[in-house]
Amino acid sequence: MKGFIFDLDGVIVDTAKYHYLAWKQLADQLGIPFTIQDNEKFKGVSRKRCLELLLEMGDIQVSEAQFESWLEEKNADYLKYIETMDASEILPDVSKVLNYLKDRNVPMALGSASKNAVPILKKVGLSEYFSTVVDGTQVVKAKPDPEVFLIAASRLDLLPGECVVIEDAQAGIAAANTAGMYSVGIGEAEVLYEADAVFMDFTEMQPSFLEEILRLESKPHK
Ligand code: B16
Ligand code: MG
Repeated sequence: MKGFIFDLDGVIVDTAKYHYLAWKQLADQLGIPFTIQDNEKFKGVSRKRCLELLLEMGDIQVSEAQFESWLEEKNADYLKYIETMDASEILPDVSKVLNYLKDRNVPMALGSASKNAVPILKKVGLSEYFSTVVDGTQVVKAKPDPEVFLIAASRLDLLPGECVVIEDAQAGIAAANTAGMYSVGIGEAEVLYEADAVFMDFTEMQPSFLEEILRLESKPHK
């Protein structure tokens, strides 16, 4: 393994809670029950697809114009939450892992479905770690399609099989696996059971794991 591709929301920063609050606000307005469990399916999924899922849950059909206006409304609420973000929102031990890889000159990319990824990275001061950022403004097919990670690998000048993906979403783990990349889940093992390795958070990821993974010739067969 030669390069790392990090997801953003739920891996580097806990913006999943802000996405949840913004979707919940819209769901309440539309009279659609929406729980934290429902939000799991929205993780790693594009904004547009999330709204389609929400409207399916409420069995609501809308015009294109109304759809666009709800998308904008949700994003405006979300932007209010992320406006005040700073380095204090970086999840525990993320910086430790990023520095470990940077010190060893391991190339790193960001692979996020979010169209807000670049400003968020800037706000928390982590932009310099990533040699390339592939975000929701640059991909056509949303996770679980592997497009975002395949673009990231090619920009790192690596083969998919040489890349490790770190993800918190089922859709993201599926995307990494389809791409033939080594998938590392951050979160509950029961949710991310398709990942090659799972950690509750980065505090559980020891340097020995990173050393081992960097020595791997290829993704092990399960
Ligand atoms: P935006 P990731 C994803 O980011 C989030 O997990 C997902 O919940 C969100 O809907 C998606 O970004 C789009 O975000 O509305 O900011 O464009 O996890 O792929 O970094
Ligand atoms: Mg995520």
